[in-house]
Formats: sequence, structure tokens, C-alpha cells
Amino acid sequence: MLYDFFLTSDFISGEKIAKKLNISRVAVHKKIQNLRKQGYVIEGIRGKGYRLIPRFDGLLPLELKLRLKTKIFGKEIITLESIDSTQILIKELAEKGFPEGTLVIALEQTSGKGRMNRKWISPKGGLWFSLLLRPSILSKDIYKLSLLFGVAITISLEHYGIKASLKWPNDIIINNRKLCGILLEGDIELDKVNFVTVGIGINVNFPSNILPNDLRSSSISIYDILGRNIDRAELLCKILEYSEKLYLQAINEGFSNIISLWRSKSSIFGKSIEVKLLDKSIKGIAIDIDDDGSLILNQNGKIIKIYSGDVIFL
Ligand code: BT5
Repeated sequence: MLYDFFLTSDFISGEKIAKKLNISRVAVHKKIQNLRKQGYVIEGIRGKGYRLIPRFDGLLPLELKLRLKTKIFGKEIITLESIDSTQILIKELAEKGFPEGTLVIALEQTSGKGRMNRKWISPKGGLWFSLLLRPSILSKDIYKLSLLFGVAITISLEHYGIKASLKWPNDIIINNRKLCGILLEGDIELDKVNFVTVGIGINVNFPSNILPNDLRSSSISIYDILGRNIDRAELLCKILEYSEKLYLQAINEGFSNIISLWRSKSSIFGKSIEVKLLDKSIKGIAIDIDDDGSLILNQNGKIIKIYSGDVIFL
């Protein structure tokens, strides 16, 4: 593949490329124009050859596809410089019939979405993406998928020496500050799951103090923790690889391993918490998550199960 030649930062002559690919110089030129049309910046200097100018931090489709060791996740990749929300585009693609594993990445989002129409602030430097799934599972199992992705992201972060923990239902936190949010949206008819879109936002290469004032004390970024930028493409590949592994396992064998991995990576148990539901809030001690993914709470001796809500540590 032509792109392989550009994986080093050196110039490579058109002649060399033509010889290696066994094509004409004109064909090389055409292929280069084609890559440029896809958003790659390829410098061409007479007498020296061509050189790729890294622009999207390795997040362009061809670069990712070369690194990604997955079968399904990332089958189709679309990378955009800016978008309102990757969740909106992935839903449109799902409705058009794009395959399971389609991935939309944006370098920034101007209108990122959280749950219940809340905003997700998505400046440049973060990792903002949405993945399309067409799982053959029952609709009641859908939200266990957000536990699955939480586990996969937490394991991926360990590779950088980052010990994050999972906060039910969908947050990844460090020192009680939010590093990552997961948004799962399903298209369901009766009990049939047509598709699920998984939106993941991780604060990576920016200090969290650039976020709006009201988020500064409640958010954290990888940059805050490590004091340096990391290769977002590498992190994304790890997340996709781990999550695909867990996903295939869940589809074939059920979610029991994911639930127990989630338990081992959560810091919520034994803590006094308040769970905000739509119309009320409940205080109690978090005991466990059930095999169906719900939160088990001890409210003054009464054991209750909660299926959705926001947890605040007291
Ligand atoms: C979530 O919602 O945590 C899900 C966030 C999913 C974002 C991804 S990015 C790619 C994809 N495309 C999208 O448009 N969305 C997904 P929720 O649990 O409702 O949390 C939202 C709350 O988190 C907000 O109300 C803020 O308080 C806080 N928040 C917003 N932006 C943040 C950020 N960058 N870092 C930490 N906290 C943030």
C-alpha cells in the first residue's frame, strides 16, 4: 500500500515508490493526489521526493487501519477535523446501513452530547469517538455494554501507568474527577436491537483547566496526570482491541466476566452515595452491582436496585 511508504518521516522518491509498487510514475502521482483528497498532507519536493506531514496525530483512517489489530471494530473509519457530535453522524451512518464496527472520530466537537441531553465539552486534544454496534443481544442487556467499554478503557489506561476507577454507571474517574464519559444509545423495536451507538469521550492531551469553570474541579485529563501528551491513536487502538475482545466474549458467553472485571475496577463499593434519579434522589451505601448491571444500594437496611441515575459520593 502506498501509505506504508510514508510511515517514516523521510522523503521517498516517486521513482522508488513506482519501483516498489510496480506501477508507473503517473500512477504514483495519481495515488498521491488521492491520499491528499482524503485529508493527508503530502509534501512533494523536486529532487527529493514525497514526505507525509503528520497532521491528525495518527488518527486518519489509513494510519489507524495499519495499526489496528481488530476484526470488527474500525471496519470503516471516518475522521473529521470538527463536527457537532460524532453521535449524530454515527446514527445517520447506522440508518444508512453502515456495518458493525464503523467508527467516527473527531478532533473536536462543537456540540458534544452527554446523557439526557447534557453537554460534553470536547476541545482539540481529546479523544472523541463513536462506534456502531449491531449486537444480537436482548434490549435489557444493552446497558451492560457501557460497563464493558468502561472496563476496556480502564485496562487500556493501565498501559500508561494510569490507575483509574469505574463509577457506576458510565464514568471513569481518578481522585473523584471525571476523565472519561460513555454514552450508549440504542435503536430498539419491541425487544429487537437494531443498532447501538457507543460514544466515548476521554480528556487526553490538554490540561483540564482549559475546560469551563464549572468543570475544573470535577474533571481531569491524561495530560494532568502524566504531564505530557500521549499518542492518542495508540490509546484508541488499545481501547478498540480490548473492547472487541470483551464484546465477542459477551456475545458468545454472556456478560459474567465483564461484570466481575467491572467490580474489580470500581471504587464505589462500601461508600456512602447519593443517586440522582429523574424525579428524586436516594441516599445509601453502594454494595455491589448485580449480574444485570444494576446498582445495589443499602438504604437504611433496605436493599434496593437502581437501573439508571447519577452517583455522587457523600
Ligand atoms: C457522559 O454523559 O459522560 C457521556 C459523554 C460522552 C461523550 C462522547 S464524546 C464522543 C461522543 N460524541 C458525543 O457527542 N458524545 C460522545 P454524562 O454522564 O451525562 O455526563 C455529562 C456531564 O459531564 C456534563 O453535564 C458535565 O458535568 C460533565 N462534563 C462535560 N464535559 C466534560 C469533560 N470534557 N470532562 C469531564 N466532565 C465533563
